[in-house]
Amino acid sequence: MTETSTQQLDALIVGAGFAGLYQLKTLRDDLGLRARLVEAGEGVGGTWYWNRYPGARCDVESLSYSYSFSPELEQEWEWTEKYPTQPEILRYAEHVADRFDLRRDISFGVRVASAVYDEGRRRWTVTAESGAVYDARFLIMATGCLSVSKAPEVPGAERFGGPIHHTGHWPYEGVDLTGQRVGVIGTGSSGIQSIPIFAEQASELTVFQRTPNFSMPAGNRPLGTQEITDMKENYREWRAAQRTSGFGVPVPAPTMSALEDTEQGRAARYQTGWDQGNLTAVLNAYTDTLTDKAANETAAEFVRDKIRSIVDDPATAEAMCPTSFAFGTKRPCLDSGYYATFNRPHVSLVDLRSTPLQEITERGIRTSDGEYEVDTIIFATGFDAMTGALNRIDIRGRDGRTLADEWAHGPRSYLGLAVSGFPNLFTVTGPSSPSVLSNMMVSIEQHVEWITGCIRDLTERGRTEIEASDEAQDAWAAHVEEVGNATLYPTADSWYMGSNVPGKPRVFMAYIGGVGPYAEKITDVARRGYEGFAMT
Ligand code: NA7
Repeated sequence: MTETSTQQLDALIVGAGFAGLYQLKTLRDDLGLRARLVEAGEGVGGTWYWNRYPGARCDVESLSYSYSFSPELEQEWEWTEKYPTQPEILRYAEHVADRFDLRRDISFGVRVASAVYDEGRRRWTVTAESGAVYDARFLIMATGCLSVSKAPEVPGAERFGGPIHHTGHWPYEGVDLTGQRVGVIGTGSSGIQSIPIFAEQASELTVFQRTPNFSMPAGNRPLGTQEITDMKENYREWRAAQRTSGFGVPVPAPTMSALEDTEQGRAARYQTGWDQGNLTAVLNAYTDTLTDKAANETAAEFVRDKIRSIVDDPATAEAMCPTSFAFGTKRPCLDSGYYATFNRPHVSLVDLRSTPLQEITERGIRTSDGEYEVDTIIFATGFDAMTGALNRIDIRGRDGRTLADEWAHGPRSYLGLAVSGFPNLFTVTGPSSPSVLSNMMVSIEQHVEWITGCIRDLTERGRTEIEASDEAQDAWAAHVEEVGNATLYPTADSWYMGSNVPGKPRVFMAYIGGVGPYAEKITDVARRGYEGFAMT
């Protein structure tokens, strides 16, 4: 294809992560559509393609963090560890791409610049930065929730004499930090997973922490043959349970308030979750952990006590105890030796709350307390989450309205699947769906299957256009907000709220009604003839 030729398609999918791969498979193989998948990277895997930092690992167990759509795939693939590493997940994504012969319909190295809806022809014209043009009836954005990384808002990065790496786009060839003085900014999941490994290599490691996070030991270990066999024998029941659960990970439903339990009862329950390395078990231990401040505080204090017992230096331990937000309202982490790393003599913590970050200098990082000289700087400073990847494409719907303008005060979407004013555009795990508050694999499959069913139904009815109505979208937004406001999530400055990006509107961007109830809702919408949508 030349740069100026236009490819005629039924569907264009953007993003070759787990969402895009499965979406390509269903549209091409199940519906027989002319579908193409475009991807900015040079390989499949999405977030697992870019986040190659040492220690990167999923904190949903591997036997659950995998596709359910193919029993054969389920049976033939062998996960090796309880929590899968980034290289293993990437191998899995590559295996899926090969096994289902997906690569022949994927274009790598294609970054989409704009997507414009032609109302007369009812088709999307999508243009890549390279100039390649795609003309498609349906446009499916599988661009991921955490795919646009952000640097810290601090001047001077350009004058630093050494390398600066971001965990979210880690060099393909890896980075050797042996014998170096390393400064890490950021203590979210990426920092917490990588810092223990940086500490093994660096001669001096300085961690610049703005907000301490809650983390629990992952308790990672090789998977036993028996547990793999057991899961493989019972996969169908397990998958069904995943789809009706709250977070996409089956755990027993809580029956009691944390405040009704005894102190010993709570300690025992939290200890079980801690020992299992199971975040969901702690988040879901009681009915009110995520809704009542006092109940939540019991879990928060349990983790703080653990931090105090692990970190030797009392001042460092106290600085690492989160107090400014409720447990779970910023994404809690699973780690492998994170807190104990701060007992190593060459590792130190700089508390940016008491000594704020000022600038990056030629030789290192300056806070209000002075300059820290380092050889390499690592930004583990997160992402413009949920909306970043969509807003940076110039998406124009009806009357030339841009998605970025429509979302200037926060994303509004019908079910996290479609946006009023943008016909035939679908978002996989878009804002206002469970997405990042769930096992992404479960939510991805749920959305891909819904979108595929919707396109099939539309086509069977001889229609060419589907669009969410304003009213349905407003009603869904009100529901998402109401459910969110019944929890503690909106009380935190988190990336769920957009508060990690200066100027971003403060809106709770995920749906916390639960994966199971949400699935019922979208299935019901389809069953009622796509209630809330107009089909033309
Ligand atoms: P996160 O969780 O957004 O963490 C980013 C960290 O970087 C966090 O500690 C931030 O502190 C810190 N940060 C961001 N900007 C700055 C500036 N300007 N100065 C100092 N510190 C800063 O991103 P991750 O990549 O770790 O994890 C993302 C998700 O991936 C994770 O939640 C899992 O779902 C998987 P802050 O808390 O904003 O004060």
